[in-house]
Order: sequence, then C-alpha cells, then structure tokens
Amino acid sequence: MKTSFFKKEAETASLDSIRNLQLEKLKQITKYVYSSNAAYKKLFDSKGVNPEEINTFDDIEKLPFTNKETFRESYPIKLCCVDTRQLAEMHMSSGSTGTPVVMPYTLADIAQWADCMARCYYMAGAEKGDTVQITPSFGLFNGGFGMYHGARAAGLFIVPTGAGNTQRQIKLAQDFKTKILTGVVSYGIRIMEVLAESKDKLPDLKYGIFGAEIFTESMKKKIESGLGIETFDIYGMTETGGVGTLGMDCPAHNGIHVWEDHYYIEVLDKLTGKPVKDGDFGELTITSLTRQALPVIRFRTGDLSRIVSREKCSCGRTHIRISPITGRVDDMLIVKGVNFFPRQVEQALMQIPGVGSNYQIIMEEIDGVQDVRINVEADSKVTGYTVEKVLKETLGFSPKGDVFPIGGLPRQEGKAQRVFYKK
Ligand code: DLL
Repeated sequence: MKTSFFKKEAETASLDSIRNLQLEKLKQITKYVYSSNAAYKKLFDSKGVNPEEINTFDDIEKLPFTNKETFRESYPIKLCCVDTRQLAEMHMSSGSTGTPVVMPYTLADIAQWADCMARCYYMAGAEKGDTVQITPSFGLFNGGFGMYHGARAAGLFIVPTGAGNTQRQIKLAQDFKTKILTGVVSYGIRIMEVLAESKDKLPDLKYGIFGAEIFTESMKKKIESGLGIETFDIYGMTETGGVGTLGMDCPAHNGIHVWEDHYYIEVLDKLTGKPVKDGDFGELTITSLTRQALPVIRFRTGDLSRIVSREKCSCGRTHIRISPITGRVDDMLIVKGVNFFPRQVEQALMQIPGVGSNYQIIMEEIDGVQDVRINVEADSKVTGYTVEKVLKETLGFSPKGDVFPIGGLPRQEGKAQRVFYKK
C-alpha cells in the first residue's frame, strides 16, 4: 500500500515504546497541570488525588474527569497553565448553547498541532509542493488555521480560500491545480453538487480530507465517486487543540489512527465512567500528553466510537485505531420507543438511488407524542413512499418522508445542522 510519512519514526514506533512514552508523559502532564494552574489543583484536590500517585495506566482512574462544562466554567482561560504573555493564538467553539470553549496556544502548541496535521496530509498521500485548498473558515473555528499550520509544516502550496463562494473555489482549484481538498464534510458535498450542475471537472484533485461532522461510509463513497478522489476522515476538536490532533484514517481505511505520542485515549461507558471492552462503543475520553498552554485531563468528548485495533496497521503505523465517530452520547433520538442515531438515517438515505446529499431530521411533538419527519433532496424519480419504506426497513419504525428537489433544502455555512426540533 502506498503511504508516506511526515514523522516516520514516531508514526511507526514499536507498541512498547509508545506505551512507555505515554506513561512517562502522563506522569509529567498531571504534575504539570497540578503545579501550574489553581483551577486544576482544586479539581484534583476535590477528588483527593495527588499527581505523585499516578504511576501506572490503571492509576488514571484516580484522576478527575473534565468536560465542556469544566471549560465553560473556566471561561475565558482559567485553566491556562502558562503566563498569558506566552500565548500566541487562540481558537474557540461556540457550540449551540452556552458560554464558548476557548483553547489558548503557545508557539510550542502550534508546532504540536502542525505536526499532527502534517502527519495527516502525508498519510493521505500529499507530497512536498502539492497544492492544498483549505475551505474551512479562517477565524475562531480551528479548521482553517489548523489545516494551514499543518500545510506549512508539510511544505505544501496553500490556497487558503476559507468558506463559501463555491464557484470561485472550483475556479481556483482548476487554476492552481489543487490536489488535496480539505473541508467540513458538508462542504465537500456542496462542491460535488455544484460541479455536477456545471459539468466542470477538477482533473488534478486526488485526495479529499473532510471532517468536523459525521462522515458515514455511504457519504464517503458518494463523494469519492462524485469527485473521483480518495477521501479521508479527519478528527479533532477545540479542546484537544483542533483539527487533526486526534488523527485520521490511513489509506487502509480501517479506522482512524489517533496520534498516541500526543494523546492518551480511553473509551468509557457513558453512565459508569468505566472502560468498555475493546470493540465496544463508548465515550471517547482524551488526555493530552504534550500540550503546554492548556492540556486536557480525561476530557469526556461526548463523541461515540470504539477501538478497532491496537495492532500494527498494514500501512505500517502503530498508533491505535478507532472507528469513525458514530454520533454524540447525547445524540440518541427516541421515537415511539425506538432508539436511533442521525448517522443511521444518513446511512439508509444514501443507499436510495437518486437521493441527494442534503437531508433534515425533524423531530416534532404531535399531541404530546414524539414523531419524526425526514426531509431529503432527491431527483424526481424518488417518492416519499420509497423513502418511508427504506427507513422503515432500516430503523424499525415509519418516519414520514418528504422529498425536495436537489438544492431545495436550506444549507448552512460551516457545520451542517441535521436535527431540528419543532414544537
Ligand atoms: O470540528 C475540528 C475539525 C475541523 C475537525 C475540521 C475536522 C475538520 P470543533 O468545532 O471543536 O472542532 O468540534 C469538535 O466535532 O467533538 C465531534 O463531535 C465533531 N467532529 C470533529 N471531527 C469529526 C469527524 C472541529 N471526523 C466536534 N467525524 C467533535 C465526526 C467529528 N465528528
């Protein structure tokens, strides 16, 4: 299998040496946050744990959890472990509710971010001098700048288009021979649709790096055949330091490699907070091992995934593999006693020939009973009846299905909203 490496030694290190490195860093980082930040010290003290007690991987269970709430209570940067005059950049995610989550960076943190992201570019197949087009917005959202820092480190030629103006994106991709296209998943879809309408081509495009949203296997296939490229599912979040920090799938496409020399992951039962068996789904919980300004300790991401393999991959990388994110722990929808996740709806819809890529899941309460309606774009051959039938077969109950012409449903810039609540 063809794959290239940005940091081959680190990416293919022996399993034992990765474990040893992680344990050393885990001990260091717990001592570091405890001694350099009052809010972290308080958190540890409230659980009666002293970092000196962290000597084995099992000891990690003694450490307190953190979550989005911990960040929000610490707004703007009460968890910051360095003097603010050492900061070089910040990013922020606002989420749908409440106070934003802020991540401050030192120059060393930006270099760490760039390292993770550059590994992803090379893993996808990028080579020095290739053109990368960066379509996430450049601003508080970490997507644009993270892909930029990584592309600088990787020695790529950057076309920093940012979000929007799809016609111009296509023109620039043609004129500057874009080989790697990056973006949020729904923007990859948008570009594909506009290309199809205009019958334009992107002959130099080979790789698509997409993330920030659920990326189902069927959506991946659709984009791959629509754009004639290979796609990669990139993962990361504000709290861990942004896009790419948590890795991406490799050309073997059998799980997302998490950069374990930088992050320690646990997959936990949402309710008990105890580890689940390898292969079982649970909540990804992350400890950053090498960040300076704001390392996270046992951060409950709210994202659902499972460990696919801890063994060396056929691409040569030794870093653990997790499944694509299947949803958020709090994403589960319940209708008439049946539980389902938005991802299952997408997976089912994308299998219907003629269905487009844009859809909405409308949760509505009718006479006190929770009901669900699926709006989906499709060509004129697809009927509401077909949609209802397929969804009944896959989900086990019958949501109403409404079909809209391609382009008939609203689109958002940035991450797509799929689930809507209507009273
Ligand atoms: O979305 C970082 C990012 C930007 C990743 C561009 C990939 C591409 P946040 O805005 O903080 O950061 O949102 C993080 O988005 O907890 C997941 O719920 C979701 N998410 C991120 N990547 C994926 C993915 C960026 N590959 C939150 N698949 C995370 C599914 C993803 N969900």
